[in-house]
Amino acid sequence: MKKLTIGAALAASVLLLAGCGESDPGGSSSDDGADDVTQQAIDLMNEGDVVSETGESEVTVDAVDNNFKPEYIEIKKGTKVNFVNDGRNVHNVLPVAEDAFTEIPADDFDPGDEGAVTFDEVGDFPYYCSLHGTPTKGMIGGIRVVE
Ligand SMILES: [Cu+2]
Repeated sequence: MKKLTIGAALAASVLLLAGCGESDPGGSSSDDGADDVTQQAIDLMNEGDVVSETGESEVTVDAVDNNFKPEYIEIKKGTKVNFVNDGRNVHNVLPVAEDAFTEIPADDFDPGDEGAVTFDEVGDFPYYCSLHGTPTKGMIGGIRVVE
């Protein structure tokens, strides 16, 4: 009897948690970890200098050795961002939240190479170069997409 009661209570709490839509009750802890890292990266963007480029339909972010310039930009939905490797090193562009946008792998991003990503959804899209940084340190950047 007691076990049944506990089971029912657990089920009820899971339902409650599911109802709030944010967390992932009973889900894998790695998912929660990834969300935390994404939030940390977005916090860094909020504290940083976000350059407004909302007047442009196409903008450029330079990857130099070893950071992104400008580090943080704000663009309008539908804007094409050209990532240009303007350095002497190989870099890459990886979204912090997996599959948030199409990554630019190191193989396609030698010095002089260019990779374009069009951002069609509103939101904050932090990214980093895994060769010279982590999601929250070193060679990092972010795209804020607004309506
Ligand atoms: Cu790099």
